[in-house]
Amino acid sequence: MSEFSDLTICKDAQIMLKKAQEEGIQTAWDRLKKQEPQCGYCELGVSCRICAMGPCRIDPFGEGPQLGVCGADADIIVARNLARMVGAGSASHSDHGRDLVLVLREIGLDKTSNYKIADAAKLMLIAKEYGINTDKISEGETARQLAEAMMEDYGMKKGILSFISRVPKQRIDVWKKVNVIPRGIDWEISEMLHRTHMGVDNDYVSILLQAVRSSLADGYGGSMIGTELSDIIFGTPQPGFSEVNLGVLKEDQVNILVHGHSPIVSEMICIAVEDGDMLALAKSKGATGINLAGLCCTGNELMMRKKIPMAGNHLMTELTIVTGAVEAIIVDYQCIMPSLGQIAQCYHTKMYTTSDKAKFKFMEHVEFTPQNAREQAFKIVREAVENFSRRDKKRVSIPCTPVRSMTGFSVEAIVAALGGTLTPLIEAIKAGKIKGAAGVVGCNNPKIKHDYGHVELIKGLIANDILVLTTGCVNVAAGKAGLQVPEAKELAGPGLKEICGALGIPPVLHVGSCVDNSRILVIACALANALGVDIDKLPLAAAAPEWYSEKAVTIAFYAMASGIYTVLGVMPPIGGSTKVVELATSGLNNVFGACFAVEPDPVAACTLITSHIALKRKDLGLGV
Ligand code: SF4
Ligand code: MSK
Repeated sequence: MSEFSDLTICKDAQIMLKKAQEEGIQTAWDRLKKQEPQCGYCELGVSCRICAMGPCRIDPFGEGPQLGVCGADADIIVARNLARMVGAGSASHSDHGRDLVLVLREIGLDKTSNYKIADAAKLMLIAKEYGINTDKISEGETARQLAEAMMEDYGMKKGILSFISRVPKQRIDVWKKVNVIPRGIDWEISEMLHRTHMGVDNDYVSILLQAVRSSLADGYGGSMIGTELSDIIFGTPQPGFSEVNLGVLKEDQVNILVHGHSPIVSEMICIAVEDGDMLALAKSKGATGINLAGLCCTGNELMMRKKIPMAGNHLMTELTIVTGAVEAIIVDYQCIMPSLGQIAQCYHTKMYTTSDKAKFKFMEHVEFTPQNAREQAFKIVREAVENFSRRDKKRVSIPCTPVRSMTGFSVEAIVAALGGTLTPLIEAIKAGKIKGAAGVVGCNNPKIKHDYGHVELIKGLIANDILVLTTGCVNVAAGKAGLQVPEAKELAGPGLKEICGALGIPPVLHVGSCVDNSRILVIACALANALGVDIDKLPLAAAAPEWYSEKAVTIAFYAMASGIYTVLGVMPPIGGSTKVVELATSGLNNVFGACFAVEPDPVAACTLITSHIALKRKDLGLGV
């Protein structure tokens, strides 16, 4: 047993944590310890610093103040704080989507030669979905018109998001009743901030309904646009194999990592590392080649489309630098710990920021635009290659060999694997070979043993014949545990094992990055439409066992509002309001046909999900 086995189940992480300790490097786990005990008021969500009459806090024991200076009680304060988290999460994903809309428009206007349309057929399909008559217009004009139609989804002009047309009618009726159909992406996020200003919305239910509307603006808006446009511009993912864990770093090569969420920068880096001149330069520096690998969701984007290997997930990002083998890390935005620049100072690793929106101390800023992206990518890769000579070989430690992992399960790829329609999946569910499906998504959080929550839950689900779809950092956990290869069918129940064997797929499908949770929504909507029922009637569930990010709260909200029961492994900051807790864990059922549960123990979380799926099967008249 390693001395770090209580922090992480991953061998590569345990070895690197030891090295970090020996080299005096602080990680997120060390910093968490220094923060403890964390503020109890904030953990319960009853502190407020929205205005300058505060900060205020409500005494959860009922002895101290029960109202903020303005008169807000615990219910209002908890709801406002939670709603602002949802708004921030929606803003993050949706702003990522917006960047792709802007690139698509530049392509359409022929203002960039760096980016092109990779999937013209999908461009045409989505353009038609947006009501664009593509018959007599060029591909470029179609791209321009689609980008501009999507810009209207961000604003106020349409009054309803275009992709709501994908949602079953019954679900739209549910949303109509409580007035949560998203009208515009920026509209809902902006209104969320307005309503939670002092003295605006002071009804906790009304505040949380706007949080739902803001989350739906992300799920069926910003995130869905982000996914569809990434496919159009960079290619719709197809199944294939790659590798995962710190062993994907190569001792004899220049190692370059990309980190963040958007594929816009990393796809260009991908081109630069394959360039002959760059390879020759690497050889002249004594390296045998240039090795590109991914971190977090930028890594997922490249893995899905290009089968670029994944070095790690959220809690592995600091540890990649500790290997001493990384020449450069190029970041875009989201989930990039500010500590990375600091840690890189202790090694030879060069850090680059690429977006005006996300600048960091100890990182060099190289702004990427659609016009200069190629040039900037070559500049960074050249500098990374030159940095190889600064590597201190005595400090290099690559702790393991990589694990093979299957990726690339876009909706299109899943449908193709099923023979062109979802019917075989529906038949397998009806026959009870597959009992249901669960999306296991989200981050790492040092409050939960790293990757333990993900891996144990997934193992339990597949053993119970529940097909698992993974996004975000869960992919790395599942991949490292050997759950994302067809051979993992041996860990599945008999029915799921049979189906996976027949189709040659793993029981745990890598469907992409965090914005690609929209792919799960598309499948859920398509299944419900095919069966003629609402989504909440389906044997589906979602889980975020190790979430940390505001984006994960948003995802949880749109999953729940879509009718999908959602289990969280980390308690959100709502414990200070019994009314909000009651609403979240049961009351929402009466409105959306789904609610949340909080369960840090993955074995117990698995029981919650299997029982829920059994109940849904029974209600549908299917065998349990
Ligand atoms: Fe205090 Fe009210 Fe201001 Fe919040 S909004 S800080 S509760 S006065
Ligand atoms: S990267 S949001 S830590 S999944 Fe999408 Fe991972 Fe969570 Fe970031």
